[in-house]
Amino acid sequence: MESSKKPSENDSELLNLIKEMKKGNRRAVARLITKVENGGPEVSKQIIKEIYPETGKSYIIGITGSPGSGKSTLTNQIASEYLNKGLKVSIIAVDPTSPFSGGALLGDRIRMKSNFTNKNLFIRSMANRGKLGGLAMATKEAIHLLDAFGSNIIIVETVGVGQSEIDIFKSAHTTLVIMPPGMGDEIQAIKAGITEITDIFVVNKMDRDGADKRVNELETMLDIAENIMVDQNNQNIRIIKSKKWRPPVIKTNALTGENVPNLIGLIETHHKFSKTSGLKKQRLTYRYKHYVVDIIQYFQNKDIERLIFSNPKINEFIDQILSYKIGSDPYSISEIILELFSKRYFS
Ligand SMILES: Nc1nc2c(ncn2[C@@H]2O[C@H](COP(=O)(O)OP(=O)(O)O)[C@@H](O)[C@H]2O)c(=O)[nH]1
Ligand SMILES: [Mg+2]
Repeated sequence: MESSKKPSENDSELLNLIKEMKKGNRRAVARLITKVENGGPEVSKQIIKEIYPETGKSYIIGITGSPGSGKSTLTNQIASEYLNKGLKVSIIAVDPTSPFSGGALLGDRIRMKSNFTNKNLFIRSMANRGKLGGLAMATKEAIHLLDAFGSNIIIVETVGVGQSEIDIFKSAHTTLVIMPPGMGDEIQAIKAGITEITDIFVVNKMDRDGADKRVNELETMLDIAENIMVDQNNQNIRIIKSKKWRPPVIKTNALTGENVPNLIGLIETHHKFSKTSGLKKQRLTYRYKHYVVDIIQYFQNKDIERLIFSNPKINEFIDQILSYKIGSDPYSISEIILELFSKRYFS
């Protein structure tokens, strides 16, 4: 990997911002996140190397669900609960569809709700898909920054649609999936990718009709997923609980805050479970495996383009392609080039 050379004043600006961020300067952390968003892995590399030993301390909560399910309202409630406990809370609203939604609105709501200016609250919305490393990558770096910033809790709110959002959630300690009543027949759709990342199902809008029905649907789905074992000797059907975590299903009203303290309790229970069961270590391993792959892919892609374009032999290969013969199509030629590469890298 080629080390990127930045002008030294740039370096000292970064170092200065990092120093300020560690002192708790919110503007500094905001600017660093912007640098990560715009500068991609070249800039992140310099930042992460500096701050890494200060990370690994925050508790990361992921919140996902369809638009309108109440994610932002619930995030507000959860953040308030933690703020009232005296904790430092950061919120990242990942919304690729609307650059200015989420964060700003959410901030207004929290500010409206509480009379004090929340020194302990930091809110950021991220929407920049960018070319450099992508949104999921920038979000991971932002999480590290907010971790080093000293956040006790980091809440990541995102619309659970694409693969990159799923990746973000695989990075969380505890992931909440919001399934309010009356939002069509989405359980079927949700089943596919979301169940594997769900730690707690939240039936928000419990004040609406159909909340109990939704709870039952989810419990039934979990029964099936859990591979129910029926005790034949017993007249009654007995469900033998597996040692795995079964996502609890909880109803909330994010407008009034009803049941939110119980939800916080479930998050705490899940936290304890993941520490004792080894799940926490498993998740961290997963997170950093993928992080490393992302980093290597990014830098290797850049290397590959440079190596191929600067290699004099490339024009011979292209001439072969231009002969339009069998075996000289772009795929076959790429395979040959790739083979030359892997010999170079691994022998
Ligand atoms: N009745 C009811 N409305 C809610 C509840 N939670 C959120 N809402 C409303 O649902 C709408 C969407 O909420 P929002 O938090 O923006 O959803 P998001 O798109 O998932 O972030 C807003 O009008 C909220 O006021 C709830 O528990 N009950
Ligand atoms: Mg929202």
